[in-house]
Amino acid sequence: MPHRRILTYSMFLLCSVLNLLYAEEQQGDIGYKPTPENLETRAWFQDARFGMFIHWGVYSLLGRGEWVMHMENIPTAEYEKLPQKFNPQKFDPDRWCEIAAGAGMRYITITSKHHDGFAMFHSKVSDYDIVERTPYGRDVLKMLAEACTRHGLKLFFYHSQLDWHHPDYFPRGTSFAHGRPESGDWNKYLDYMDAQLAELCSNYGKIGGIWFDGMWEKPEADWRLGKTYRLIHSLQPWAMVGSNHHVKPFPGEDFQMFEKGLPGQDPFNKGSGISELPLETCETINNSWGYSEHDHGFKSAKDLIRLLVRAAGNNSNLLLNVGPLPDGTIQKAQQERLAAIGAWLREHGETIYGTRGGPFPPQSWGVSTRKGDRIFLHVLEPDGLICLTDIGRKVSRARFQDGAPVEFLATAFGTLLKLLPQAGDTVDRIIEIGLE
Ligand code: H79
Repeated sequence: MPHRRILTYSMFLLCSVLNLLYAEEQQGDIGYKPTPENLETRAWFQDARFGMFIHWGVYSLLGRGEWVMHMENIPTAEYEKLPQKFNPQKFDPDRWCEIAAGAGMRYITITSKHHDGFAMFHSKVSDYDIVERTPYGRDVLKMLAEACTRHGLKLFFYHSQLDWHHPDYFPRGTSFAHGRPESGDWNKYLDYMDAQLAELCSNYGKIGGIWFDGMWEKPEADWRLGKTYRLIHSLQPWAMVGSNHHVKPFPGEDFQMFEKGLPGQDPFNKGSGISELPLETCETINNSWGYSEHDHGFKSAKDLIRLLVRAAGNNSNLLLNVGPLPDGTIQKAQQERLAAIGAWLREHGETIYGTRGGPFPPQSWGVSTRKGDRIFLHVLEPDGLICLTDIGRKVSRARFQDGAPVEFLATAFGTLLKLLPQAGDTVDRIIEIGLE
């Protein structure tokens, strides 16, 4: 080989290695292998199927959602006065857990820090937190973590990578720029974020995982994901990392989430595809995440149950949001809907918990779920006749949950099932079938 070619080839190799190292920092931990405990949590997570999302922060005081700082261009100095008014005297973490467990939820994901940058926990690397800046002065995440243990719920932290408050969050992304400094040390910001994540992974017992949001506003930036994800996985090997970046999961992530839409049908989708990782769909009960005083557009319990069913049929969890009031209580209209979902799950939970989506892909009439050999059809759009696509195995029996048989007929295209006419409005007509 002539010298020049050897040189070119070595340069190519060197560049590839450097590129790989860079990609690792940029895109997560390339060599990531989940630990056995992590895989166990993933299976637990998929079996759990239903969790409570909680958006609660000093923005809740204004009652206009968690984006209020950006939407109303509130200067930092003004926004910084909010914590002085945050005093949730009615906050009762056991009550929150009762509401979640009563709804049939198995875990809680709460905002440790939203885009406004305010920490809802006691942080030693900043004083912009609930303990040091509010008259309440207590670490609500710690109180909630202890209550979750008492109620058998796992706790996840939503943590915003995007930060409208930290002076080193620079160059800024596409959101809130009003009165912000025109310089800053990006790596210092990331060090600060990692330090807070280390606190969240050290001071709250065993957590379920970290739910990241916000890197979508600076997709080209070096977020040092590899370093951050390794930090979390080393402090809590069982904890799951996920990020709401709307693209394909990066190495080091353990689940994939979809905002306001079933997997692949979310409005933010930038060709994320649906990965092999556990899936989670998050949705609001009205149209807001953080408390919104004038948003009365609450979805019906029936629609919310159907969303949970469709999520399960799409092999996904549902993370359903509440936006507690600044006094620490959960809105009555939200509680009522959660109680109705819980009542439905107490009756039909065996067709949701511990299941996986399929074996029939979602169809116009509804979805299917399976648990071992048991297969449940969830007929959401009743139709005189439904057709199961051919999956290569014949249907051997079919009956409603009350035992009433369902007539079926194998055809060249799939199996037809004849539904009994049923009066009134049904949330979900469940048929259990057996396959040969
Ligand atoms: O935490 C919740 C949202 O705050 C966050 N992700 C979920 C889980 C989120 N970040 N960005 N988005 C959602 C989409 C952005 C929507 C916006 Fe708007 C449109 C921001 C400003 C205009 C929605 C409508 C928020 C304020 C008005």
